[in-house]
Amino acid sequence: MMSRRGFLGSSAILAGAGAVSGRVEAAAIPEAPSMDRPAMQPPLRPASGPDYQPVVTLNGWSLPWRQNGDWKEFHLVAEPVVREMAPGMKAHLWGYNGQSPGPTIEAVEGDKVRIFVTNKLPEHTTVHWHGMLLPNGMDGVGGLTQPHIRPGKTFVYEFELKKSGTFMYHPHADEMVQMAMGMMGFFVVHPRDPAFMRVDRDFVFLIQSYDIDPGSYVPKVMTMTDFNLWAWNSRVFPGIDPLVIRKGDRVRVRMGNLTMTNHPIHMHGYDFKVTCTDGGWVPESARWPEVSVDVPVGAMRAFEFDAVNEGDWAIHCHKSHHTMNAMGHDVKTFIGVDKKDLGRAVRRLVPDYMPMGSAGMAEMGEMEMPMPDNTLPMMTGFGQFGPIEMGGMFSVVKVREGLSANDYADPGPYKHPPGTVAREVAPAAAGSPQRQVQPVSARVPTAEFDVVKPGSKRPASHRH
Ligand SMILES: [Cu+2]
Repeated sequence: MMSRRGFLGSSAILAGAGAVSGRVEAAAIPEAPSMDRPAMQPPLRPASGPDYQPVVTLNGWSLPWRQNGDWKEFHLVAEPVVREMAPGMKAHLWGYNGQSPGPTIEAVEGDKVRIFVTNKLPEHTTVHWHGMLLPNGMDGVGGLTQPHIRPGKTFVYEFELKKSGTFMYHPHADEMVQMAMGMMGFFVVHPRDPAFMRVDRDFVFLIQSYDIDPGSYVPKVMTMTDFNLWAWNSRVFPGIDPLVIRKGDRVRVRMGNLTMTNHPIHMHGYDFKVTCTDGGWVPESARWPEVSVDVPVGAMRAFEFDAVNEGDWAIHCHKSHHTMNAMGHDVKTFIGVDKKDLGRAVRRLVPDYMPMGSAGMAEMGEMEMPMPDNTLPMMTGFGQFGPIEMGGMFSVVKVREGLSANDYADPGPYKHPPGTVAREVAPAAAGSPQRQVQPVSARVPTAEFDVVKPGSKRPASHRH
């Protein structure tokens, strides 16, 4: 599960970490746990201190800490990582403690946190704590509030968690490159009162975009708009964990957007209310029902609902290009075009050539076409009724009766009660629609208007 590669070892090595000094003794740097695979880890229950309902990071994990006197101590290691984005495709990213995104940091309102950051990247970095209220010098803006953390160095951040809520961390140094490479993580501050805003399941993910050419491994960091992999926690469908929920649970889903466009996240089967942003909890009087929540750039949203409706409910970004995997955006639209002659002509040169798209692109969801190595199909995934034809930012909310409280294992496809699935009917059974509409003249009374001359008084009567 968790490899213990990070222990900084002997005090001789630690003495070399020059940036850590003064009131923090070098020998006191906690080990840095590391994760080597993208499997969802069970929620990390607090072993001491105030109780809380820990979050579940889709395809991720929470960072263990150590209590040292008044301080909760964490250790992040910024480093190159290999992230499987979905089975069959790995990306060479930068992240923290073995993965991109980095581990979720969880603590409690009022905690004092001491976060060590070791830089194992080839260039300098910093960490900014997005949304936190903290001393200016802990804000992590390289050059502005602190010197950069040079490669090989360890810095320490210390601050008190002034309020509970939904936050994230990311570099504020060569930011365009480092965020395009996957450097970011979630930071959840639980309320000190365990009863406040209590939920039974609390899921978190970060929204990312990557531009990785088919057959290659490293994101193109200069891309501004035309990304080809739209990810949650550096995973794309069908690689994104389902959100497994016990029927009757109170559920929260929190997300943060570190891409360069907005993402309207849409969930089927429910309405819900946004209860938290990166600015804090939303007062009850200011919440309204939604079925999609638009997550602006550089913002976070959390919504809540009671999981009363069983089923396999889709959850996805509503921008349809964001539920596709790598595709050429210069492909022409061929809907309605007969490509038979074209196909014959091209096959003389390219025997495998298959003209596509004349009747839409659904056929691509069904067929396994030859592709370059390390490339995901544009639309893929199979459900119990056939191809799902999705990619990118798509997953499934699986609500089931009778799961145990801490069970997040995929329960498999939903077993629909008999007679509750849309079905084919014979043409005759459908019948022809009954026309009971009256002619227009019979049902719309003619409106009558009096014309008023400019300057004159209103007419005594007017009819509509
Ligand atoms: Cu989107």
